[in-house]
Amino acid sequence: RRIVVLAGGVGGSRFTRGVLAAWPQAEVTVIANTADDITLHGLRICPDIDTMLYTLGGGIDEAKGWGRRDEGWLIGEELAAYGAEPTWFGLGDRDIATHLVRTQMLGNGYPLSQVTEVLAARWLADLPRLRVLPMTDDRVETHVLITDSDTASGRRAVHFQEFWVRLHAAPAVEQVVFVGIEQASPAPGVLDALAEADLILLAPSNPVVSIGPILAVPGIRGALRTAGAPVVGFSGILGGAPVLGMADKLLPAIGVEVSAAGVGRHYGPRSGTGILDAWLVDAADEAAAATLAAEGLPTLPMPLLMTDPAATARFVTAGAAFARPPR
Ligand code: GDP
Ligand code: FO1
Ligand code: CA
Repeated sequence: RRIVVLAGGVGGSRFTRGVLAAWPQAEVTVIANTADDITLHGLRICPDIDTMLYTLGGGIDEAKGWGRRDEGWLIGEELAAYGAEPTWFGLGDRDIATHLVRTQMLGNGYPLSQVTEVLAARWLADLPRLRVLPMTDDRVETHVLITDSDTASGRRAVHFQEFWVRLHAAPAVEQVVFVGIEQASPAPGVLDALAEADLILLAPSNPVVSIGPILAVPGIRGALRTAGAPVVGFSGILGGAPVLGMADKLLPAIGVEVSAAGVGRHYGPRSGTGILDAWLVDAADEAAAATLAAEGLPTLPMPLLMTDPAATARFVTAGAAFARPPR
């Protein structure tokens, strides 16, 4: 069985753990968001890919959900002592080694997909059936246009990481822009994986800044529409709020209601102009399930909390069984 997962960082990694538990024999390809990526102190940082590799490879700080466990912070202290900016992004010593390897390889001309293979050779050595592909080898960055009365225009564009980590998602959001997305193309293997899949899953990752950029890479949305495999999506909005993160701040900026129904309509059914054959919502959103089904999106309500891989495996298995393959 060949399974493809579209995923962001923390939510996407927990979901992938559940997928691996649900199908112990399956070959799983993760298409990871790279629009959170940022260059700081000369280092190229790919938070969602690293979160995926560290989580599945047993190196993650489980409490934070990102970064390395047993992390040290000496390099950050030294950078701060030089007054080297920025100081708002926490780069741990162990984590920095990852960024050094990546930055070095990128500088030598290797594409991000090959760099990721090298990093995965360490983290996923015991999981040869899991492959992590960046959505694109091209540079794409999410910028957030925020309201800022201190500027002449009344607004200011900041990198997504500055919006989230430095500004704690507090400013009003006017627009979300994926800089470079029009010129980007899917990384090697991405379109083939979608075409050859037996099952395609959209993790309950952030619909705006995790799944949004993946779908916006020219060619990927079309590949989902034409894939022979059923496409099943999972809501990260439970009872009207995200389990974690800032989706509630970003969804209104793209005109989507902060609810399981709102996100389901945003993805839409493949029988219409959308990308889903089935949509899973939390048991708390049972009412939305009936509404969406009536609108043509087959929707299954059931508990969607990823408390552990077994709990996640239960709802991904149910979602796969529920999904009617296209035509
Ligand atoms: P990020 O890149 O680190 O922000 O992580 P993702 O985008 O992959 O996932 C973040 C999303 O996962 C958030 O919108 C959360 O609401 C959602 N999420 C986190 N934990 C859970 C969970 O236990 N169940 C479900 N259904 N969604 C979750
Ligand atoms: N999140 C924070 O809230 N504060 C940080 O200082 C921070 C540093 C960091 C370093 C490497 C990395 O891979 C992730 C990091 N994150 C940090 C998480 C990251 O900002 C976001 O949670 C994700 O990009 C959202 O998907
Ligand atoms: Ca992310």
